[in-house]
Amino acid sequence: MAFYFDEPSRTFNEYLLVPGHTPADCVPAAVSLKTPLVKYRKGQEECPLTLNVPMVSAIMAAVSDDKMAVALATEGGLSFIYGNQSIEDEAAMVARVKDYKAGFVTSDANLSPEMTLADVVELHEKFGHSTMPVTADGSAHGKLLGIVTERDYRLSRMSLDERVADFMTPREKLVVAQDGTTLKVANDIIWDHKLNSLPIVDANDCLVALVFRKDYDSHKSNPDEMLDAHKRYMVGAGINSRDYAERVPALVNAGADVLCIDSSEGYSDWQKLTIQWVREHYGDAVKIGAGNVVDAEGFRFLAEAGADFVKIGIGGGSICITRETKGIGRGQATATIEVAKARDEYFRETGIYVPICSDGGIVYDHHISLALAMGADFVMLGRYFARFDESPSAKVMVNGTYMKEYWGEGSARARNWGRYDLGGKKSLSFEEGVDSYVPYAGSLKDNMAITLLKLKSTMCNCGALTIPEFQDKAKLTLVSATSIVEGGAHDVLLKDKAPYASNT
Ligand code: RVP
Repeated sequence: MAFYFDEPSRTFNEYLLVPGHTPADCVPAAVSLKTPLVKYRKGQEECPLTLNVPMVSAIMAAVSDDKMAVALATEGGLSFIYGNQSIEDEAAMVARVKDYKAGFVTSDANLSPEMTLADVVELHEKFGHSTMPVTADGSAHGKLLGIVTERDYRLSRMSLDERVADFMTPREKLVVAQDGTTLKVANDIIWDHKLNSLPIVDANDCLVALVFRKDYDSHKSNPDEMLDAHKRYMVGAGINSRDYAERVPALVNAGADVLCIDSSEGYSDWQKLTIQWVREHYGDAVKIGAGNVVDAEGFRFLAEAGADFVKIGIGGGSICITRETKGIGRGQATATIEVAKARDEYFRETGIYVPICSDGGIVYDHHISLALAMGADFVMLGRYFARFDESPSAKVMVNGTYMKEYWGEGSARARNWGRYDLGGKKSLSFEEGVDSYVPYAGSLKDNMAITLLKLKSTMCNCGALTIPEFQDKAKLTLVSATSIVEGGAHDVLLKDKAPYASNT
């Protein structure tokens, strides 16, 4: 006979935190959000890899590329570069994050001299940059021939077919600096010559990078940056349980700091075999997370298989329709609570603490607080990050409002069947995700600052200065349907009729 759980499974929205006593020194500025990313012998050794803030970005093509990874690592979190691309392309993204030097930007909008003003306008719309280097072959590292900025053309007076070569500021008029110049010296040159940008070139006059005046301030202070021992940004990468023998070495060589098996359902022999392969070839030197699971058995299976962390969540993602198509899944709150108990039990038995990540279904900022209070060590978010400038997806105007595209890895658009299928005919693949828009929300930095302040403030309300203390002291209560209504603005006529936007 089938097994029946006694209680219905629940979502974050059905819970609230009940405040505890707040000591006078418990203020947001004193809160530490440090949290372990990979397993360790708690109490006996330091965790080898900790996050400075408990947020990682989802292993999705609409969310986590190298640009997102740099932006998130700057704020203290970590991206997992999406795995549904060729091994070479994924490794190249990882390498770009590791090569990234704060302040030195590899230009993504480049021109060749034969291109026209129409191309300039198109690139400007696509990337939003007003400075575009002109190189002999139109690549980011070609021989530098000039630069086009908004000061070089006037759309009202020029024809769109004018050639870039005819209106660019040519190389001989540019101030440049040689590769190897420090950021400080580059900024002095920018300052002395009143420049907006400074091209860095190598001995052959090929473009290496650009340094922008506006970036100087933002790079001065990022106290939470996730940096490795060589002061490079840290980055994770998604893998699958099929081509790991080729993909893992390429990602490790590119410098990935941590890997994660990306699958909608992780309680499987495939994941065990993948972890085994990594251990055989790299021992404990390569860190690898696994998932997703939604119960204690799934957690234990992956912990015993050697996973460095375990991800929780089936069907809760905003773009996910797995529960509708296959009838599998579990409410994210219930899954997190049960797996957290299993993690603590496993720690008591073995002395090994295997961090857990609540993945998917974070709709409001306070859901992050709830997930952590319920025992998650960190959370993975897709929709949240997809809304920002730094996500790889297109920004489009829909009915007068800016939106970003956001699609599931199980949608026909992503065609990431490897994440879902269990073998068999490709022609019979079915969708487990949708293609959608999410409201454009601006820069990652601005949004995360507010989200993290809310989290710290909630922790203080519960008398906690660290995440483990929060988990220890948190008092959670289920809420009735009517008290959920009471929790929003009610019995007043809202002046701004806009619906209560998520992540507010
Ligand atoms: P959300 O943050 O609610 O947008 O959820 C993101 C998560 O949803 C991902 O980390 C992944 O686990 C899951 N996902 C991604 N694609 C799909 C799908 O197409 N069903 N689901």
